[in-house]
Amino acid sequence: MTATQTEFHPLTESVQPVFDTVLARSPHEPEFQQAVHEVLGTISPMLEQHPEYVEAGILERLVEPERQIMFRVPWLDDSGKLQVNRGYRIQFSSVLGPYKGGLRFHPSVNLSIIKFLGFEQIFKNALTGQGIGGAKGGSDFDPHGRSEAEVMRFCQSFMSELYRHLGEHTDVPAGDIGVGGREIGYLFGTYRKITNRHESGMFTGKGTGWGGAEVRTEATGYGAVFFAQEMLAVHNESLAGKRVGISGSGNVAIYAIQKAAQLGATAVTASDSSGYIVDDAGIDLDLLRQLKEVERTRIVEYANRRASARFVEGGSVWDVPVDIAVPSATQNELSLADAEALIANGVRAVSEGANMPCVPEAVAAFQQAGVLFAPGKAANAGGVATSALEMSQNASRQRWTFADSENKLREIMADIHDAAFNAAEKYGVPGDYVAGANIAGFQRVATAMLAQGVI
Ligand code: NDP
Ligand code: 2IT
Repeated sequence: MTATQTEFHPLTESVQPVFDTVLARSPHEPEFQQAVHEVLGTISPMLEQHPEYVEAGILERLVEPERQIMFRVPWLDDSGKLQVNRGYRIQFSSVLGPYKGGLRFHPSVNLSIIKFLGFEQIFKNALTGQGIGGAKGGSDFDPHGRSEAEVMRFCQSFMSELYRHLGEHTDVPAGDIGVGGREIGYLFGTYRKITNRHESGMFTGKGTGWGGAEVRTEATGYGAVFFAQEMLAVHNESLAGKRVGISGSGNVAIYAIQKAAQLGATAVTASDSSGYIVDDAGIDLDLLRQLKEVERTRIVEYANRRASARFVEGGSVWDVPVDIAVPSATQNELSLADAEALIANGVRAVSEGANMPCVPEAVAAFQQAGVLFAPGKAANAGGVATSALEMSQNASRQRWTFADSENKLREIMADIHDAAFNAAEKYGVPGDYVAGANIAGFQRVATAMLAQGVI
């Protein structure tokens, strides 16, 4: 736990024991502790007015997943050598609907990371208002450098265990880091074969030709930019003419870049784990997509193929002066020093496309400097919200148009913004979207838990 978290979000007497239990039960899970601390530290003004939540042990129950699944994933690589990875699915809460949340394939995946993501997902999904519970899963498998055949065999092995825990009314996964359309195809295909059911609603992010919803691919990045637009609108400002800094070059980053450009801003950066590129002429989205979605190559190639761009190996993408920042790579990627650099360069708003990309000290620095700051569980909720729209379309055998789906996404993001904004106002922390999102999400979950009894 960091000093800054304790300083800015001191835990009250009523929640300290809950956190102590988390520390005792999960001593080696720093990301999970970080996510829990943020929620416990920001909802106190509301808990003071709602002692019934504390008395009913809502917090004690919420920090303990309903079910945790860990499993062996054996597969043969192209040379015939046996590889073993670890698979996870943490089913955190089904009080509002079937478990829902992505699968992450990345070598850094461990229990702490999947639990932090699953915990965040409960409140994020509640904020969407779409009737979905919270879960997360994945594996420490690294798809980078693996052949198509290896990725397919891995996905088949992964799903040959996970399938028994899934279902349209039980648990509905989607993508996350390292899990995109390709992997979802292999995972869905395996589920269909084993269960002998073409159960469209058991996975979201499917191809649009076989049950996938329009706009699901674009939804997270678009939603994060819509959220920035909503925050700016409160102050009669807009995205037009703004420079936007984006980290990552995957699903979220690419469509954040696209939407920023469509709204009259200029996205000037993108990155991957090797470094970042700056393109003052504005990111050429066709080139970036070709490199990342088709060739699956490194970001340096962008600078090699575009005269207006330069590549910086290592270093921090947040050194580049921008008006709006949309961190869209991974957790804890934006440090206090990065926040200070952005603030010194006059950043106006930060909208987290990734989950928990800003360290707590960075969040505190933004808030103290008066920078509009949107936490991931609100700002990136457009992805899972559109997943829920995909589930609705699957259940009713409908297909909505791109325009209708995007309008619905825009409405949902505005509703999430307003829910967070209004909760912050109501509980005496105006403008604090972190507290507002946590309070609004928590209240929806807690109300349902009270109604459904001790279970
Ligand atoms: P992708 O796998 O499509 O892209 C991830 C990008 O982030 C890549 O450019 C990757 O670079 C970079 N990255 C990942 N890990 C690291 C790391 N440890 N250090 C530096 N760069 C890293 O994933 P998504 O775009 O789907 O996800 C990005 C973020 O958004 C994650 O935090 C995810 O949880 C969150 N998110 C995603 C949603 C979705 O719908 N996909 C919904 C809501 C949130 P490299 O290839 O070099 O690893
Ligand atoms: O973090 C997330 O919200 C996601 N990866 C998307 C989850 C989903 O079920 O669409």
